Amino acid sequence: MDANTDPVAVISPIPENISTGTQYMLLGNSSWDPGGYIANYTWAITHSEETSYMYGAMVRYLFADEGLYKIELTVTDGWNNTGVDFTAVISLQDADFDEMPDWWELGNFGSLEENATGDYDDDGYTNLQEYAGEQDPTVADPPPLAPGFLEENWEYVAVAIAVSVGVALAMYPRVRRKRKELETKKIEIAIELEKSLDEE
Ligand SMILES: [Ca+2]
Ligand SMILES: [Ca+2]
Ligand SMILES: [Ca+2]
Repeated sequence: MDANTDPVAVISPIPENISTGTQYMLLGNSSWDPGGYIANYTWAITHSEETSYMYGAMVRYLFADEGLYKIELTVTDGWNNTGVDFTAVISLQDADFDEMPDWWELGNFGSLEENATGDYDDDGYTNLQEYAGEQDPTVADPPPLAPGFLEENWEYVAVAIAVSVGVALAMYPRVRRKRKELETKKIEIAIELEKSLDEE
């Protein structure tokens, strides 16, 4: 034990970028004192010019907002000697920089492990495409028409169009005939009505 050595503050590594809204355990328990023991751990966390203080070798902190957080740990020994360590964290909506918002990744995959070019549900759409297209990245969607589909299958497409036009044309006389029948009926009724009115 000696009164003249300063303790050494050590903040255990945390990621540089973390996802907004997550809690992290800040660890100061690797700090040490060459000549004694650490009596006090003080954390000062500054975000948008406001500082909050926490005490203890391990503290839990919620990175509630986006932006830069400066983290400072001061350790004090039994003789009021101090040691200081700093770190900083940036809180981001897209902490892993894959263009998919973290809330979307966490909601669908439960982690940030998936990447933009991956195809989690193996349906031919990348995860990023699923996000952009507001699709479910965990459920297979109908395949997109491959580029070149029309060129390769134009005969089938042409036949399909011809058949539907043919059906429509074939229906046309029947529709006309039906309409004519109705018109005739209407005229007949009108004549009947006129007759009955005349009789009165
Ligand atoms: Ca992300
Ligand atoms: Ca997919
Ligand atoms: Ca899908």
